[in-house]
Amino acid sequence: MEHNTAMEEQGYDGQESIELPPTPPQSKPVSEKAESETHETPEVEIPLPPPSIEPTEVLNVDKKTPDGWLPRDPRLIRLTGVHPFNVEAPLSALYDEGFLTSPELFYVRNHGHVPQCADADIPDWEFSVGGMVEHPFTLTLRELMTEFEQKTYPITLVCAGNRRKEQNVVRKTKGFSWGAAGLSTALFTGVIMGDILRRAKPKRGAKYVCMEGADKLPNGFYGTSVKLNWALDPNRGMMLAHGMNGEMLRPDHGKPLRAVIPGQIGGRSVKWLKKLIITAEPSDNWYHIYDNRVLPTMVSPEESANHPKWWMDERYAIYDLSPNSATVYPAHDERLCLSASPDRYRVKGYAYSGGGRRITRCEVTLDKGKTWRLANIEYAEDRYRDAGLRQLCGGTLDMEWRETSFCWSFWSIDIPVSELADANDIFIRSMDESMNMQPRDMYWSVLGMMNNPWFRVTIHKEGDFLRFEHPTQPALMPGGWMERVKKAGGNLANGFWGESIGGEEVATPETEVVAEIKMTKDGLEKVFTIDDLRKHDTEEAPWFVVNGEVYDGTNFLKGHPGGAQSIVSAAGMDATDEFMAIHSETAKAMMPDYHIGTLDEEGRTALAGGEAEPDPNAEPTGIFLQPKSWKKALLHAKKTISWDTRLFTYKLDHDEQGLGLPTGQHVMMRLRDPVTRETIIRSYTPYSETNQKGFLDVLIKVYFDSPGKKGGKMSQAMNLLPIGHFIDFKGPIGKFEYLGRGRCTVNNVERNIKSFIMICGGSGVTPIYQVFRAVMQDREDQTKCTILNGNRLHEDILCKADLDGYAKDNEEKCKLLYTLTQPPDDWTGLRGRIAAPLIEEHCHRRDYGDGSAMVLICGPEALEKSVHKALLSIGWEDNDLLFF
Ligand SMILES: Nc1nc2c(c(=O)[nH]1)N[C@H]1C(S)=C(S)[C@@H](COP(=O)(O)O)O[C@H]1N2
Ligand SMILES: [Mo]
Repeated sequence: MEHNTAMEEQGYDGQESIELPPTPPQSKPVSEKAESETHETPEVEIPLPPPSIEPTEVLNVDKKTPDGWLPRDPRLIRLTGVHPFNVEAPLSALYDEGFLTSPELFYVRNHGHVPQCADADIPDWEFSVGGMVEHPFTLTLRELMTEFEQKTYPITLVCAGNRRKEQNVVRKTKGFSWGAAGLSTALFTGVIMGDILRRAKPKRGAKYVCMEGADKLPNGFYGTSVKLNWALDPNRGMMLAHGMNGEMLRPDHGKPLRAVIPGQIGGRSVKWLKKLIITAEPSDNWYHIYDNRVLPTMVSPEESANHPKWWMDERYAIYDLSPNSATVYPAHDERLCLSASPDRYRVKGYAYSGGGRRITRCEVTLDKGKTWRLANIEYAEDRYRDAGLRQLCGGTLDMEWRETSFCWSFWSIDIPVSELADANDIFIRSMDESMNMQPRDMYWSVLGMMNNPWFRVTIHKEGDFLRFEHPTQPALMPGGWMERVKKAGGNLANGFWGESIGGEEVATPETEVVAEIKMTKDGLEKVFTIDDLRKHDTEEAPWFVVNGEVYDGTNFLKGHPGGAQSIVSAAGMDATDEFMAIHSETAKAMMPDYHIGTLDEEGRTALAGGEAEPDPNAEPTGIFLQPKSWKKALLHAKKTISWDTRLFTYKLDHDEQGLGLPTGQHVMMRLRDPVTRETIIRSYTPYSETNQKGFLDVLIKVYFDSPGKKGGKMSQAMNLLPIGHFIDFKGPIGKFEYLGRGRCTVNNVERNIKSFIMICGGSGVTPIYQVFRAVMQDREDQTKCTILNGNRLHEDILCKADLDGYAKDNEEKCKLLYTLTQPPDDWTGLRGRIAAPLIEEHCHRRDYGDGSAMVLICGPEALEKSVHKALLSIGWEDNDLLFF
């Protein structure tokens, strides 16, 4: 059965004379001249938007997400789970709509939630133009629509990740899996960017236009930049658009205002536009630096993570698109009946290039490139050129003078079915007017962007049928020859699409490499609903979910090293991310004991919405930390204390806000690794006093990577975050709390003590320091403190000045011991590592009288282990020890 649904059959080709779709009432052409000339233009038929039905129902999957107010089309394929919304249409559905894509099927790439703009507020939407300009100004959308000439142009947007799934099958990149439908075309209506910039008058030396959207993301607002001289060049067609196919932009596409940067990757077309800033340097926005780049192919994910220089090199930033093409028909898994088909089959698809360069040829081979045949190309965009000057969708269409091509074109070629039956595959490749051609082989790179090797469809003879197979299917959908070849042991990077070349050893099929720790109990069949789970959102019997499985934390409340609070905080929630990030394999192996059943599908979906983002309209509270939800705090200042030590200051919601952290407890901090995008969570004890208002300080030792040794993921990622960016906090956690004057609680059981022995190594001093400071600051507190603090070098000792200061003022209740493994010659303190000999000498049980002493220990795992052993051997009991 042939599956040819050509453009001609869509009714956009000959029948329709130009009838304008409804125009947005706000937009009026301002140029009188354009109006009058319109009447002289000869009638030329141009492709008009396909019928569009704006979705009206919020889909169930979206309801629990921050986009829970936004109706969407259920046909779109979700590429990053439920949220954020990153989607492409099924490839055939996209192509079948014809040259223009309806807004509901137009691909979407959202880094976060969609900012809301009510219809009534559209005219008042403001954006600013500033930076290196003579006349900075802000403009409302109303002014943009009335004071400037409105233009309408057809433009294809393409995400730089289009076709990335193919890269991911070869080797996982740092991006999600786009199929070949990460592109769409629409008539955009708005103002030429150069008209706006000229009003602001860029100053000498200005070279870039930075743009910023209204979507606040984990690393700041989305933003990027383009070259100023390109923005001023009318040939490049850059615009600020409010209309799309004759209607107001829809929320997912930037309502009410976006940049549209033709011929460049979609990432430059900033949506929900709030700012244009003219600068001498490219944007320093996090998303400009860590996104939309093609790093050299030999740069591995690890290398790129270890050396930020790769990301700072502007040569690797992508602007213009490169030539690309894909076959749409035959579709993936399409079958062609040999005995009941016409003699010829029309193979067809799309092609595009960048920078305004026209696709000048599309070639097809049935013999892996030995011989090629030339396909026909249809340039629907040219029909708008031929139409001359006229009004369209509330803007002037004036493309006759412009030679640049900013839209996809459609290629097709009729091939005798008998030849298809004799071939193993069909390849398509395209070339543009600069003779740039798609490469034969894939250029793999860390972000998997700009993937454009020859697009290959394989042909399988199955009885009386031919079955066709595309390279991949989008997202996690199985299917495609790449996955099949790889599973069968083929090496996709062997220069021959993974097929065995004569003499090559037959590879063995890939086996599962990572042995996951099993966290479930066998034979459990119990299925719980979301309501069952929510009933256990309690302190007494907390249930929580990890990887869709339900666990009962009740019996672990007392023994949990993170304190009961951290289990109670997860009650009734999906704790997968934190659990997986924080726990060791040993901890994971304990999980089957607490496993009680599985959460049903509906429950999983309900939880999948993840955490609702904090309500931006919520009244700020007096306390910053929330045990059950992550709170964002802005990195306010960064101070270098030594070569590897930093003091980070984070800004709370407002100046009068307290942190809400009991002395001796910790906060969890969460961020996304800027390079790998992996979520990292660690717990820290702040350095600032627990009662400080408005700000929070964290003292961090950065564990830098060194040759042959990986450093700390979290500390390095924190160090890379620029000022003004966010990091997430949650808490408090910890089983210990110091109430003051010798009173403390361990797992909520109160006890009174007369002395603390505090043993710490490296940055383990921070929780110790919190308690120590509380004791020292209170003149009435009689508790005695002995600190045994181990480090390598003298300069490694954290908080030394603070510790010394308190010790000097409180000689009667405090003893401060430092030991160094690599002391300088004039060192008068202790020498050697913290181990049995030092512990026996300074921390002996007999020197601390009755059962009213406690040992607080914090340091690297190896230190804690050896200290534990040494302490038990000199009479201490586990009950006296507290490991942070
Ligand atoms: N403000 C903002 N603008 C943005 C993005 C975003 O997440 N936020 N994504 C960019 C990327 S990577 C692409 S490919 C295009 C996608 O535009 P669309 O969703 O309208 O198809 O928007 C770009 N503009
Ligand atoms: Mo993109």
